[in-house]
Amino acid sequence: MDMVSSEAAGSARTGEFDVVVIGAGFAGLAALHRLRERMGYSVRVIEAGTQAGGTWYWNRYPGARCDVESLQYSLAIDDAIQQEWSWTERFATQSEILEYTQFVVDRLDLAKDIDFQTRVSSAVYDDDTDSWTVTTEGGETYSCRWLIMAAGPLSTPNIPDFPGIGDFKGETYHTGMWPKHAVSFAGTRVAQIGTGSSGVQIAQEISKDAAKHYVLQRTAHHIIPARNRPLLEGEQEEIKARYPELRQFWQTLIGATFYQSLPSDPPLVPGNKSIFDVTPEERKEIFDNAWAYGGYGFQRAFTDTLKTIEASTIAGDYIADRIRDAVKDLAVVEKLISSQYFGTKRVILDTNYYEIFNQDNVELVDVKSNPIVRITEKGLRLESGREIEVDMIVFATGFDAMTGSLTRMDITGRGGKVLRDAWKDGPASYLGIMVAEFPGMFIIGGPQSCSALANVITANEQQVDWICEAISWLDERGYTSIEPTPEAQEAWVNRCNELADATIYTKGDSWYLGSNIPGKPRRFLLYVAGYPGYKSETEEVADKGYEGFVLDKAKELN
Ligand code: NA7
Repeated sequence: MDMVSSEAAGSARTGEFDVVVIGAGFAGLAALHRLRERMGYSVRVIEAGTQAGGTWYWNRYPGARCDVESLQYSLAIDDAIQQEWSWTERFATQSEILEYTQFVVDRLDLAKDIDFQTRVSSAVYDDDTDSWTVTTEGGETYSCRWLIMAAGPLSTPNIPDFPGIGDFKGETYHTGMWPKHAVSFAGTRVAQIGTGSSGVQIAQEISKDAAKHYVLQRTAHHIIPARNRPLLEGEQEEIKARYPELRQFWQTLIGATFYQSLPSDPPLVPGNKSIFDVTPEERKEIFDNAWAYGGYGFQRAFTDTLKTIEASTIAGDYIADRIRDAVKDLAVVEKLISSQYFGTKRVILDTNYYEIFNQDNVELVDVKSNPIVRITEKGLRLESGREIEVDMIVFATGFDAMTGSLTRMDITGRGGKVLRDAWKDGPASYLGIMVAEFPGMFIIGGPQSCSALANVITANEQQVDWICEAISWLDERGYTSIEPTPEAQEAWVNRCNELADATIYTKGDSWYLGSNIPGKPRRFLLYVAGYPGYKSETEEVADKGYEGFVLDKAKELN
Protein backbone atom coordinates (compact mmCIF):
# COMPACT_ATOMS: atom_id res chain seq x y z
CA MET A 1 0.00 0.00 0.00
CA ASP A 2 1.18 3.44 -0.85
CA MET A 3 0.93 5.15 2.52
CA VAL A 4 1.19 8.89 2.07
CA SER A 5 2.20 10.98 5.06
CA SER A 6 -0.55 13.18 6.33
CA GLU A 7 -0.04 16.38 8.17
CA ALA A 8 -3.77 16.87 8.15
CA ALA A 9 -5.22 13.68 9.56
CA GLY A 10 -7.34 14.38 12.58
CA SER A 11 -7.14 18.16 12.62
CA ALA A 12 -5.92 20.39 9.82
CA ARG A 13 -7.98 21.02 6.72
CA THR A 14 -5.41 20.35 4.09
CA GLY A 15 -2.90 17.66 3.34
CA GLU A 16 -2.03 14.49 1.52
CA PHE A 17 -4.06 11.36 1.87
CA ASP A 18 -4.31 7.92 0.34
CA VAL A 19 -7.97 8.54 -0.34
CA VAL A 20 -10.19 11.62 -0.35
CA VAL A 21 -13.94 11.04 -0.21
CA ILE A 22 -16.36 13.80 -1.22
CA GLY A 23 -19.61 13.60 0.72
CA ALA A 24 -20.53 12.26 4.17
CA GLY A 25 -23.81 10.56 3.41
CA PHE A 26 -24.13 6.83 3.94
CA ALA A 27 -21.78 6.09 1.03
CA GLY A 28 -19.02 8.36 2.29
CA LEU A 29 -19.34 7.11 5.86
CA ALA A 30 -19.16 3.47 4.79
CA ALA A 31 -16.12 4.20 2.62
CA LEU A 32 -14.34 6.04 5.42
CA HIS A 33 -14.93 3.24 7.91
CA ARG A 34 -13.88 0.49 5.57
CA LEU A 35 -10.75 2.21 4.25
CA ARG A 36 -9.62 3.48 7.62
CA GLU A 37 -10.47 0.71 10.06
CA ARG A 38 -10.20 -2.36 7.97
CA MET A 39 -7.53 -1.34 5.50
CA GLY A 40 -5.42 1.21 7.37
CA TYR A 41 -5.53 3.98 4.77
CA SER A 42 -5.30 7.67 5.51
CA VAL A 43 -8.67 9.08 4.46
CA ARG A 44 -10.26 12.51 4.53
CA VAL A 45 -13.95 13.10 3.91
CA ILE A 46 -15.07 16.54 2.75
CA GLU A 47 -18.66 17.50 3.51
CA ALA A 48 -20.56 20.71 2.78
CA GLY A 49 -23.06 20.26 5.64
CA THR A 50 -22.43 20.81 9.33
CA GLN A 51 -23.26 17.20 10.02
CA ALA A 52 -23.16 13.84 8.22
CA GLY A 53 -26.32 12.50 6.60
CA GLY A 54 -26.32 13.62 2.97
CA THR A 55 -29.87 13.52 1.62
CA TRP A 56 -31.24 13.30 5.15
CA TYR A 57 -29.27 16.33 6.23
CA TRP A 58 -30.48 18.57 3.40
CA ASN A 59 -34.05 17.31 2.91
CA ARG A 60 -35.32 18.26 6.36
CA TYR A 61 -38.68 19.55 5.12
CA PRO A 62 -41.78 18.76 7.19
CA GLY A 63 -43.12 15.31 6.31
CA ALA A 64 -39.84 13.98 4.88
CA ARG A 65 -39.76 10.23 5.28
CA CYS A 66 -37.99 7.28 3.68
CA ASP A 67 -39.90 4.95 1.36
CA VAL A 68 -37.82 1.85 2.19
CA GLU A 69 -38.77 -0.09 5.35
CA SER A 70 -36.66 1.30 8.21
CA LEU A 71 -35.35 -2.11 9.30
CA GLN A 72 -33.93 -2.58 5.83
CA TYR A 73 -32.77 1.01 5.31
CA SER A 74 -29.65 0.85 7.43
CA LEU A 75 -25.97 0.05 7.10
CA ALA A 76 -24.89 -3.56 7.44
CA ILE A 77 -21.38 -2.26 8.05
CA ASP A 78 -21.16 -3.29 11.71
CA ASP A 79 -23.33 -5.88 13.42
CA ALA A 80 -23.17 -4.24 16.85
CA ILE A 81 -24.58 -1.03 15.39
CA GLN A 82 -27.51 -2.68 13.68
CA GLN A 83 -28.33 -4.53 16.90
CA GLU A 84 -28.03 -1.45 19.13
CA TRP A 85 -30.03 1.00 17.07
CA SER A 86 -33.83 0.89 17.35
CA TRP A 87 -36.32 2.22 14.83
CA THR A 88 -39.76 3.37 15.87
CA GLU A 89 -41.82 3.25 12.67
CA ARG A 90 -42.21 1.08 9.60
CA PHE A 91 -40.95 3.96 7.42
CA ALA A 92 -38.55 6.27 9.26
CA THR A 93 -38.83 10.04 9.39
CA GLN A 94 -35.99 12.25 8.15
CA SER A 95 -35.16 13.28 11.72
CA GLU A 96 -34.87 9.70 12.94
CA ILE A 97 -32.60 8.77 10.02
CA LEU A 98 -30.43 11.80 10.77
CA GLU A 99 -30.22 10.70 14.43
CA TYR A 100 -29.28 7.21 13.25
CA THR A 101 -26.55 8.68 11.03
CA GLN A 102 -25.13 10.60 13.97
CA PHE A 103 -25.25 7.43 16.05
CA VAL A 104 -23.17 5.65 13.37
CA VAL A 105 -20.71 8.56 13.22
CA ASP A 106 -20.27 8.53 17.00
CA ARG A 107 -20.05 4.77 17.41
CA LEU A 108 -17.44 4.44 14.67
CA ASP A 109 -15.63 7.64 15.67
CA LEU A 110 -15.87 8.94 12.11
CA ALA A 111 -16.13 12.72 12.66
CA LYS A 112 -12.41 13.16 13.35
CA ASP A 113 -11.71 12.38 9.68
CA ILE A 114 -14.46 14.54 8.19
CA ASP A 115 -14.09 18.23 7.34
CA PHE A 116 -17.60 19.69 7.68
CA GLN A 117 -18.84 22.97 6.21
CA THR A 118 -16.36 22.51 3.41
CA ARG A 119 -17.58 22.52 -0.19
CA VAL A 120 -15.42 21.21 -3.01
CA SER A 121 -15.02 23.46 -6.01
CA SER A 122 -12.59 21.46 -8.13
CA ALA A 123 -10.66 18.23 -8.48
CA VAL A 124 -7.75 18.07 -10.89
CA TYR A 125 -5.83 14.99 -11.99
CA ASP A 126 -2.05 15.19 -12.40
CA ASP A 127 -0.83 12.84 -15.08
CA ASP A 128 2.79 12.98 -13.93
CA THR A 129 2.11 11.82 -10.40
CA ASP A 130 -1.12 9.86 -10.89
CA SER A 131 -2.73 11.88 -8.14
CA TRP A 132 -5.66 14.23 -7.60
CA THR A 133 -5.72 17.70 -6.08
CA VAL A 134 -9.04 18.65 -4.56
CA THR A 135 -9.67 22.34 -3.87
CA THR A 136 -12.48 23.74 -1.75
CA GLU A 137 -14.43 26.98 -2.02
CA GLY A 138 -12.46 28.17 1.02
CA GLY A 139 -9.16 27.55 -0.77
CA GLU A 140 -8.03 24.43 1.13
CA THR A 141 -6.32 21.76 -0.94
CA TYR A 142 -6.11 18.03 -0.47
CA SER A 143 -4.10 15.63 -2.57
CA CYS A 144 -4.67 11.93 -2.93
CA ARG A 145 -4.01 8.97 -5.16
CA TRP A 146 -7.59 7.69 -5.07
CA LEU A 147 -10.61 9.95 -5.18
CA ILE A 148 -14.10 8.75 -4.24
CA MET A 149 -17.08 10.82 -5.28
CA ALA A 150 -19.92 10.15 -2.84
CA ALA A 151 -21.78 13.41 -3.38
CA GLY A 152 -25.17 11.77 -3.87
CA PRO A 153 -27.46 10.96 -6.79
CA LEU A 154 -30.20 13.38 -5.70
CA SER A 155 -28.38 16.28 -4.09
CA THR A 156 -28.31 19.16 -6.56
CA PRO A 157 -31.62 21.01 -6.17
CA ASN A 158 -33.46 22.07 -9.31
CA ILE A 159 -34.95 25.54 -9.08
CA PRO A 160 -36.70 26.30 -12.37
CA ASP A 161 -35.63 29.54 -13.95
CA PHE A 162 -39.01 31.30 -13.77
CA PRO A 163 -38.93 34.92 -14.92
CA GLY A 164 -39.11 37.27 -11.95
CA ILE A 165 -37.96 34.63 -9.49
CA GLY A 166 -36.09 37.24 -7.45
CA ASP A 167 -39.08 39.59 -7.24
CA PHE A 168 -41.15 37.65 -4.72
CA LYS A 169 -41.32 39.46 -1.37
CA GLY A 170 -42.50 36.50 0.71
CA GLU A 171 -40.66 33.44 1.98
CA THR A 172 -39.29 30.86 -0.46
CA TYR A 173 -37.95 27.40 0.28
CA HIS A 174 -36.75 24.38 -1.66
CA THR A 175 -37.48 20.99 -0.10
CA GLY A 176 -33.91 19.85 -0.83
CA MET A 177 -32.35 22.84 0.98
CA TRP A 178 -34.78 23.16 3.86
CA PRO A 179 -33.56 25.45 6.69
CA LYS A 180 -32.84 24.21 10.18
CA HIS A 181 -35.21 26.72 11.76
CA ALA A 182 -38.89 25.89 12.12
CA VAL A 183 -41.12 27.02 9.26
CA SER A 184 -44.75 27.52 10.17
CA PHE A 185 -47.52 27.21 7.61
CA ALA A 186 -50.22 28.12 10.12
CA GLY A 187 -52.51 30.80 8.78
CA THR A 188 -50.31 31.47 5.74
CA ARG A 189 -51.09 31.27 2.05
CA VAL A 190 -48.68 28.79 0.48
CA ALA A 191 -48.01 27.92 -3.15
CA GLN A 192 -46.28 24.60 -3.56
CA ILE A 193 -44.71 23.87 -6.94
CA GLY A 194 -44.14 20.20 -7.72
CA THR A 195 -45.89 16.96 -6.81
CA GLY A 196 -43.12 14.34 -6.79
CA SER A 197 -42.20 12.43 -3.61
CA SER A 198 -41.09 15.58 -1.78
CA GLY A 199 -44.15 17.54 -2.90
CA VAL A 200 -46.57 14.81 -1.87
CA GLN A 201 -44.93 14.47 1.55
CA ILE A 202 -44.79 18.19 2.34
CA ALA A 203 -48.32 18.76 1.00
CA GLN A 204 -49.67 16.58 3.75
CA GLU A 205 -48.05 18.93 6.30
CA ILE A 206 -48.81 22.28 4.63
CA SER A 207 -52.47 21.40 4.19
CA LYS A 208 -52.92 20.81 7.93
CA ASP A 209 -53.03 24.47 8.92
CA ALA A 210 -52.26 26.73 5.97
CA ALA A 211 -54.91 29.39 5.41
CA LYS A 212 -54.73 28.56 1.71
CA HIS A 213 -52.63 25.85 0.09
CA TYR A 214 -52.22 25.91 -3.69
CA VAL A 215 -50.75 22.67 -5.04
CA LEU A 216 -49.29 23.50 -8.45
CA GLN A 217 -49.14 20.26 -10.38
CA ARG A 218 -47.50 19.91 -13.78
CA THR A 219 -47.79 16.14 -14.06
CA ALA A 220 -49.95 13.83 -11.98
CA HIS A 221 -47.69 11.13 -10.55
CA HIS A 222 -48.74 7.63 -9.43
CA ILE A 223 -49.16 7.53 -5.67
CA ILE A 224 -49.76 4.45 -3.54
CA PRO A 225 -50.24 4.15 0.23
CA ALA A 226 -47.28 3.63 2.55
CA ARG A 227 -49.43 2.42 5.47
CA ASN A 228 -46.79 3.68 7.83
CA ARG A 229 -47.28 2.61 11.45
CA PRO A 230 -45.31 2.15 14.65
CA LEU A 231 -43.26 -1.05 14.60
CA LEU A 232 -45.14 -3.94 16.15
CA GLU A 233 -44.23 -5.70 19.36
CA GLY A 234 -41.53 -8.25 18.55
CA GLU A 235 -41.19 -7.21 14.90
CA GLN A 236 -37.86 -5.46 15.32
CA GLU A 237 -36.47 -8.26 17.46
CA GLU A 238 -37.44 -10.88 14.89
CA ILE A 239 -35.62 -9.06 12.12
CA LYS A 240 -32.57 -8.20 14.21
CA ALA A 241 -32.18 -11.82 15.26
CA ARG A 242 -32.12 -12.84 11.62
CA TYR A 243 -30.15 -9.93 10.11
CA PRO A 244 -27.29 -12.01 8.62
CA GLU A 245 -29.67 -14.35 6.82
CA LEU A 246 -32.15 -11.62 5.88
CA ARG A 247 -29.55 -9.23 4.50
CA GLN A 248 -28.38 -12.02 2.21
CA PHE A 249 -31.94 -12.75 1.14
CA TRP A 250 -32.74 -9.08 0.46
CA GLN A 251 -29.70 -8.92 -1.78
CA THR A 252 -31.21 -11.59 -4.03
CA LEU A 253 -34.20 -9.31 -4.75
CA ILE A 254 -34.35 -6.88 -7.63
CA GLY A 255 -34.50 -3.77 -5.44
CA ALA A 256 -32.32 -5.25 -2.67
CA THR A 257 -35.37 -4.83 -0.48
CA PHE A 258 -38.30 -6.99 0.51
CA TYR A 259 -41.74 -5.47 0.09
CA GLN A 260 -43.11 -7.01 3.26
CA SER A 261 -42.18 -5.91 6.72
CA LEU A 262 -42.09 -9.17 8.57
CA PRO A 263 -40.28 -12.12 7.05
CA SER A 264 -42.83 -14.34 8.74
CA ASP A 265 -45.80 -12.68 7.01
CA PRO A 266 -47.60 -14.90 4.49
CA PRO A 267 -46.60 -14.05 0.91
CA LEU A 268 -48.45 -10.91 -0.10
CA VAL A 269 -48.29 -11.02 -3.85
CA PRO A 270 -47.47 -13.65 -6.45
CA GLY A 271 -44.72 -11.46 -7.86
CA ASN A 272 -43.79 -14.23 -10.28
CA LYS A 273 -46.88 -14.08 -12.51
CA SER A 274 -47.80 -11.85 -15.41
CA ILE A 275 -50.79 -9.63 -14.84
CA PHE A 276 -52.39 -11.55 -17.72
CA ASP A 277 -51.92 -14.93 -16.05
CA VAL A 278 -54.72 -14.21 -13.61
CA THR A 279 -58.43 -13.50 -13.97
CA PRO A 280 -59.64 -9.91 -13.52
CA GLU A 281 -61.10 -10.94 -10.14
CA GLU A 282 -57.80 -12.47 -8.96
CA ARG A 283 -55.94 -9.41 -10.23
CA LYS A 284 -58.17 -7.09 -8.26
CA GLU A 285 -57.78 -9.19 -5.13
CA ILE A 286 -53.99 -9.17 -5.44
CA PHE A 287 -53.92 -5.40 -6.00
CA ASP A 288 -56.40 -4.86 -3.15
CA ASN A 289 -54.18 -6.85 -0.78
CA ALA A 290 -51.03 -5.00 -1.84
CA TRP A 291 -52.85 -1.66 -1.55
CA ALA A 292 -54.09 -2.50 1.93
CA TYR A 293 -50.66 -3.75 3.05
CA GLY A 294 -48.86 -0.63 1.81
CA GLY A 295 -45.37 0.00 0.47
CA TYR A 296 -43.90 -0.99 -2.87
CA GLY A 297 -45.38 -4.51 -2.97
CA PHE A 298 -48.03 -2.99 -5.25
CA GLN A 299 -45.58 -2.23 -8.05
CA ARG A 300 -43.99 -5.69 -7.80
CA ALA A 301 -47.35 -7.51 -7.60
CA PHE A 302 -46.87 -8.82 -11.12
CA THR A 303 -43.81 -9.41 -13.24
CA ASP A 304 -44.80 -7.02 -16.00
CA THR A 305 -46.25 -3.87 -14.40
CA LEU A 306 -42.94 -2.07 -14.93
CA LYS A 307 -42.24 -3.76 -18.26
CA THR A 308 -45.13 -3.51 -20.68
CA ILE A 309 -47.48 -0.70 -21.54
CA GLU A 310 -50.50 -3.03 -21.27
CA ALA A 311 -49.68 -4.21 -17.74
CA SER A 312 -48.63 -0.75 -16.60
CA THR A 313 -51.93 0.67 -17.87
CA ILE A 314 -53.93 -1.82 -15.82
CA ALA A 315 -52.00 -0.83 -12.67
CA GLY A 316 -52.57 2.84 -13.49
CA ASP A 317 -56.31 2.22 -13.97
CA TYR A 318 -56.49 0.56 -10.56
CA ILE A 319 -54.95 3.66 -8.96
CA ALA A 320 -57.40 5.90 -10.85
CA ASP A 321 -60.24 3.99 -9.20
CA ARG A 322 -58.70 4.55 -5.77
CA ILE A 323 -58.51 8.29 -6.49
CA ARG A 324 -62.20 8.24 -7.41
CA ASP A 325 -62.86 6.59 -4.02
CA ALA A 326 -60.83 9.20 -2.13
CA VAL A 327 -61.64 12.56 -3.73
CA LYS A 328 -65.12 14.03 -3.90
CA ASP A 329 -64.78 16.64 -6.65
CA LEU A 330 -64.80 14.87 -10.01
CA ALA A 331 -62.98 17.70 -11.77
CA VAL A 332 -60.14 17.37 -9.25
CA VAL A 333 -60.17 13.58 -9.65
CA GLU A 334 -59.58 13.95 -13.37
CA LYS A 335 -56.56 16.19 -12.75
CA LEU A 336 -55.09 13.76 -10.21
CA ILE A 337 -55.29 10.75 -12.52
CA SER A 338 -51.93 10.32 -14.17
CA SER A 339 -51.71 10.20 -17.93
CA GLN A 340 -48.20 8.72 -17.65
CA TYR A 341 -47.63 4.97 -17.79
CA PHE A 342 -47.44 3.57 -14.27
CA GLY A 343 -43.80 3.30 -13.26
CA THR A 344 -42.25 5.71 -15.75
CA LYS A 345 -41.82 8.19 -12.93
CA ARG A 346 -40.78 6.94 -9.53
CA VAL A 347 -43.95 5.71 -7.82
CA ILE A 348 -44.66 7.66 -4.64
CA LEU A 349 -45.67 6.37 -1.20
CA ASP A 350 -48.13 8.58 0.67
CA THR A 351 -50.33 8.89 3.70
CA ASN A 352 -53.73 10.28 2.74
CA TYR A 353 -52.38 12.67 0.10
CA TYR A 354 -55.42 12.44 -2.16
CA GLU A 355 -57.74 13.18 0.77
CA ILE A 356 -56.29 16.68 1.29
CA PHE A 357 -58.10 17.76 -1.87
CA ASN A 358 -61.40 17.38 -0.02
CA GLN A 359 -60.36 20.23 2.30
CA ASP A 360 -61.60 23.77 1.68
CA ASN A 361 -58.14 25.27 2.20
CA VAL A 362 -56.50 23.18 -0.55
CA GLU A 363 -56.69 23.86 -4.29
CA LEU A 364 -55.09 21.77 -7.00
CA VAL A 365 -53.84 24.01 -9.81
CA ASP A 366 -52.99 22.39 -13.12
CA VAL A 367 -49.88 24.18 -14.40
CA LYS A 368 -49.51 21.88 -17.40
CA SER A 369 -52.50 23.35 -19.22
CA ASN A 370 -52.00 26.76 -17.62
CA PRO A 371 -48.26 27.15 -16.94
CA ILE A 372 -46.56 29.49 -14.51
CA VAL A 373 -45.26 32.37 -16.62
CA ARG A 374 -43.79 34.59 -13.92
CA ILE A 375 -43.07 34.91 -10.24
CA THR A 376 -44.26 38.30 -9.05
CA GLU A 377 -43.79 40.37 -5.90
CA LYS A 378 -46.95 38.87 -4.47
CA GLY A 379 -46.92 35.35 -5.86
CA LEU A 380 -47.27 33.71 -9.26
CA ARG A 381 -48.83 34.55 -12.59
CA LEU A 382 -50.24 31.84 -14.83
CA GLU A 383 -50.50 31.88 -18.61
CA SER A 384 -54.25 32.55 -18.38
CA GLY A 385 -53.46 35.80 -16.53
CA ARG A 386 -54.58 34.41 -13.16
CA GLU A 387 -52.57 35.84 -10.26
CA ILE A 388 -52.05 33.63 -7.24
CA GLU A 389 -51.16 35.76 -4.21
CA VAL A 390 -49.29 33.95 -1.44
CA ASP A 391 -47.04 34.51 1.57
CA MET A 392 -44.76 31.57 0.82
CA ILE A 393 -43.56 29.60 -2.19
CA VAL A 394 -42.30 26.06 -1.63
CA PHE A 395 -40.29 24.62 -4.47
CA ALA A 396 -40.66 20.84 -4.45
CA THR A 397 -39.11 20.80 -7.90
CA GLY A 398 -36.62 17.98 -7.51
CA PHE A 399 -32.99 17.59 -8.44
CA ASP A 400 -30.51 17.52 -11.27
CA ALA A 401 -30.34 13.80 -10.59
CA MET A 402 -27.42 11.38 -10.93
CA THR A 403 -25.05 13.85 -12.61
CA GLY A 404 -25.65 17.29 -11.06
CA SER A 405 -23.49 16.77 -8.00
CA LEU A 406 -20.56 15.86 -10.27
CA THR A 407 -21.01 18.31 -13.11
CA ARG A 408 -21.37 21.30 -10.80
CA MET A 409 -17.79 20.73 -9.62
CA ASP A 410 -14.87 21.46 -11.93
CA ILE A 411 -13.53 17.95 -12.33
CA THR A 412 -10.56 17.80 -14.67
CA GLY A 413 -9.14 14.46 -15.74
CA ARG A 414 -6.29 13.44 -17.97
CA GLY A 415 -5.19 15.92 -20.62
CA GLY A 416 -7.33 18.72 -19.17
CA LYS A 417 -10.60 16.92 -19.96
CA VAL A 418 -13.47 18.38 -17.94
CA LEU A 419 -16.17 15.94 -16.80
CA ARG A 420 -18.96 18.41 -17.53
CA ASP A 421 -17.78 18.63 -21.15
CA ALA A 422 -17.18 14.90 -21.46
CA TRP A 423 -20.83 14.39 -20.42
CA LYS A 424 -22.42 17.20 -22.44
CA ASP A 425 -24.25 14.70 -24.68
CA GLY A 426 -25.14 12.51 -21.70
CA PRO A 427 -23.12 10.81 -18.98
CA ALA A 428 -20.97 7.79 -19.77
CA SER A 429 -19.34 5.53 -17.22
CA TYR A 430 -18.10 1.99 -16.94
CA LEU A 431 -20.05 -0.05 -14.35
CA GLY A 432 -21.48 3.23 -13.03
CA ILE A 433 -18.22 3.53 -11.10
CA MET A 434 -15.44 4.97 -13.29
CA VAL A 435 -15.10 7.25 -16.29
CA ALA A 436 -12.58 6.99 -19.13
CA GLU A 437 -9.89 9.69 -18.88
CA PHE A 438 -10.58 10.25 -15.18
CA PRO A 439 -8.08 7.77 -13.69
CA GLY A 440 -8.35 6.82 -10.05
CA MET A 441 -11.70 8.59 -9.61
CA PHE A 442 -14.44 6.29 -8.32
CA ILE A 443 -18.11 7.26 -8.16
CA ILE A 444 -20.71 5.93 -5.75
CA GLY A 445 -24.33 6.32 -6.84
CA GLY A 446 -23.31 7.63 -10.23
CA PRO A 447 -24.97 7.31 -13.62
CA GLN A 448 -25.37 3.77 -15.00
CA SER A 449 -25.26 2.26 -11.52
CA CYS A 450 -28.36 0.73 -9.93
CA SER A 451 -28.28 3.04 -6.90
CA ALA A 452 -31.55 4.95 -6.85
CA LEU A 453 -33.49 2.00 -8.28
CA ALA A 454 -32.53 -0.17 -5.31
CA ASN A 455 -32.34 0.12 -1.55
CA VAL A 456 -29.74 2.83 -1.90
CA ILE A 457 -27.86 2.02 1.30
CA THR A 458 -27.31 -1.57 0.20
CA ALA A 459 -26.33 -0.38 -3.26
CA ASN A 460 -23.88 2.11 -1.73
CA GLU A 461 -22.29 -0.52 0.48
CA GLN A 462 -21.84 -2.86 -2.48
CA GLN A 463 -20.09 -0.13 -4.45
CA VAL A 464 -17.96 0.81 -1.43
CA ASP A 465 -16.89 -2.83 -1.12
CA TRP A 466 -16.12 -3.03 -4.83
CA ILE A 467 -14.09 0.19 -4.79
CA CYS A 468 -12.17 -0.73 -1.63
CA GLU A 469 -11.32 -4.16 -3.04
CA ALA A 470 -10.12 -2.48 -6.23
CA ILE A 471 -7.93 0.03 -4.39
CA SER A 472 -6.42 -2.69 -2.25
CA TRP A 473 -5.85 -4.95 -5.28
CA LEU A 474 -4.18 -2.14 -7.21
CA ASP A 475 -1.97 -1.06 -4.32
CA GLU A 476 -0.85 -4.61 -3.62
CA ARG A 477 0.34 -4.87 -7.23
CA GLY A 478 1.92 -1.45 -7.36
CA TYR A 479 -0.56 0.04 -9.81
CA THR A 480 -0.96 3.77 -9.49
CA SER A 481 -3.81 4.31 -11.89
CA ILE A 482 -6.95 2.67 -13.21
CA GLU A 483 -9.45 3.86 -15.79
CA PRO A 484 -11.90 2.22 -18.15
CA THR A 485 -11.12 1.73 -21.80
CA PRO A 486 -13.40 3.80 -24.05
CA GLU A 487 -14.65 0.53 -25.59
CA ALA A 488 -15.64 -1.00 -22.26
CA GLN A 489 -17.35 2.23 -21.27
CA GLU A 490 -19.30 2.48 -24.51
CA ALA A 491 -20.39 -1.15 -24.23
CA TRP A 492 -21.63 -0.56 -20.66
CA VAL A 493 -23.57 2.56 -21.65
CA ASN A 494 -25.14 0.69 -24.58
CA ARG A 495 -26.03 -2.19 -22.31
CA CYS A 496 -27.70 0.13 -19.79
CA ASN A 497 -29.65 1.82 -22.57
CA GLU A 498 -30.80 -1.51 -24.02
CA LEU A 499 -31.88 -2.77 -20.60
CA ALA A 500 -33.87 0.40 -20.02
CA ASP A 501 -35.47 0.29 -23.47
CA ALA A 502 -36.94 -3.11 -22.62
CA THR A 503 -38.89 -1.56 -19.72
CA ILE A 504 -41.58 1.01 -19.12
CA TYR A 505 -39.01 3.49 -17.77
CA THR A 506 -38.14 5.05 -21.11
CA LYS A 507 -41.78 5.51 -22.18
CA GLY A 508 -42.33 8.78 -20.32
CA ASP A 509 -40.55 11.74 -18.76
CA SER A 510 -38.74 11.58 -15.43
CA TRP A 511 -35.57 12.46 -13.59
CA TYR A 512 -34.46 8.90 -14.43
CA LEU A 513 -34.08 10.25 -17.98
CA GLY A 514 -32.90 13.73 -17.12
CA SER A 515 -36.03 15.14 -18.73
CA ASN A 516 -36.93 17.22 -15.64
CA ILE A 517 -33.99 19.55 -16.35
CA PRO A 518 -34.38 21.82 -19.39
CA GLY A 519 -31.59 21.13 -21.90
CA LYS A 520 -30.29 18.01 -20.16
CA PRO A 521 -29.68 15.27 -22.74
CA ARG A 522 -32.30 12.54 -22.55
CA ARG A 523 -30.54 9.37 -21.50
CA PHE A 524 -31.65 6.72 -19.03
CA LEU A 525 -29.38 7.33 -16.06
CA LEU A 526 -29.51 4.01 -14.21
CA TYR A 527 -28.75 0.32 -14.57
CA VAL A 528 -32.23 -1.10 -14.62
CA ALA A 529 -31.76 -4.87 -14.38
CA GLY A 530 -31.70 -4.86 -10.60
CA TYR A 531 -29.29 -5.07 -7.73
CA PRO A 532 -28.37 -8.79 -8.03
CA GLY A 533 -27.49 -8.41 -11.71
CA TYR A 534 -25.49 -5.26 -11.05
CA LYS A 535 -23.61 -6.91 -8.20
CA SER A 536 -22.71 -9.98 -10.22
CA GLU A 537 -21.70 -8.00 -13.32
CA THR A 538 -19.39 -5.70 -11.36
CA GLU A 539 -17.93 -8.56 -9.34
CA GLU A 540 -17.26 -10.54 -12.50
CA VAL A 541 -15.18 -7.67 -13.86
CA ALA A 542 -13.10 -7.61 -10.67
CA ASP A 543 -12.70 -11.38 -10.67
CA LYS A 544 -11.27 -11.16 -14.19
CA GLY A 545 -8.51 -8.84 -13.03
CA TYR A 546 -10.48 -5.64 -13.76
CA GLU A 547 -11.39 -6.50 -17.31
CA GLY A 548 -12.18 -3.42 -19.38
CA PHE A 549 -9.83 -1.22 -17.37
CA VAL A 550 -6.36 0.09 -18.20
CA LEU A 551 -4.12 -0.31 -15.16
CA ASP A 552 -1.04 1.84 -14.66
CA LYS A 553 -0.69 2.20 -18.41
CA ALA A 554 -3.01 5.12 -18.81
CA LYS A 555 -0.36 7.34 -20.36
CA GLU A 556 -0.15 5.05 -23.36
CA LEU A 557 -3.64 6.12 -24.35
CA ASN A 558 -2.47 9.62 -25.15
P1 NA7 B 1 -39.25 14.99 -8.47
O1 NA7 B 1 -39.78 13.63 -8.31
O2 NA7 B 1 -38.34 15.25 -9.62
O3 NA7 B 1 -40.50 15.97 -8.54
C1 NA7 B 1 -40.34 17.31 -8.90
C2 NA7 B 1 -41.70 17.91 -9.16
O4 NA7 B 1 -41.53 19.28 -9.53
C3 NA7 B 1 -42.45 17.24 -10.29
O5 NA7 B 1 -43.80 17.19 -9.97
C4 NA7 B 1 -42.20 18.20 -11.45
O6 NA7 B 1 -43.15 18.15 -12.46
C5 NA7 B 1 -42.22 19.51 -10.74
N1 NA7 B 1 -41.57 20.57 -11.51
C6 NA7 B 1 -40.27 20.64 -11.87
N2 NA7 B 1 -40.05 21.74 -12.61
C7 NA7 B 1 -41.25 22.36 -12.71
C8 NA7 B 1 -41.68 23.55 -13.37
N3 NA7 B 1 -40.83 24.29 -14.07
N4 NA7 B 1 -42.98 23.88 -13.27
C9 NA7 B 1 -43.84 23.13 -12.57
N5 NA7 B 1 -43.49 21.99 -11.94
C10 NA7 B 1 -42.21 21.61 -12.02
O7 NA7 B 1 -38.47 15.49 -7.16
P2 NA7 B 1 -38.72 15.09 -5.64
O8 NA7 B 1 -37.84 15.95 -4.82
O9 NA7 B 1 -40.15 15.08 -5.33
O10 NA7 B 1 -38.23 13.59 -5.55
C11 NA7 B 1 -36.98 13.20 -6.10
C12 NA7 B 1 -36.63 11.84 -5.61
O11 NA7 B 1 -36.18 11.93 -4.25
C13 NA7 B 1 -37.75 10.85 -5.53
O12 NA7 B 1 -38.02 10.23 -6.75
C14 NA7 B 1 -37.27 9.88 -4.50
O13 NA7 B 1 -36.35 9.01 -5.09
C15 NA7 B 1 -36.55 10.76 -3.54
P3 NA7 B 1 -43.02 17.06 -13.67
O14 NA7 B 1 -43.36 15.75 -13.05
O15 NA7 B 1 -41.57 17.10 -14.10
O16 NA7 B 1 -43.93 17.53 -14.70
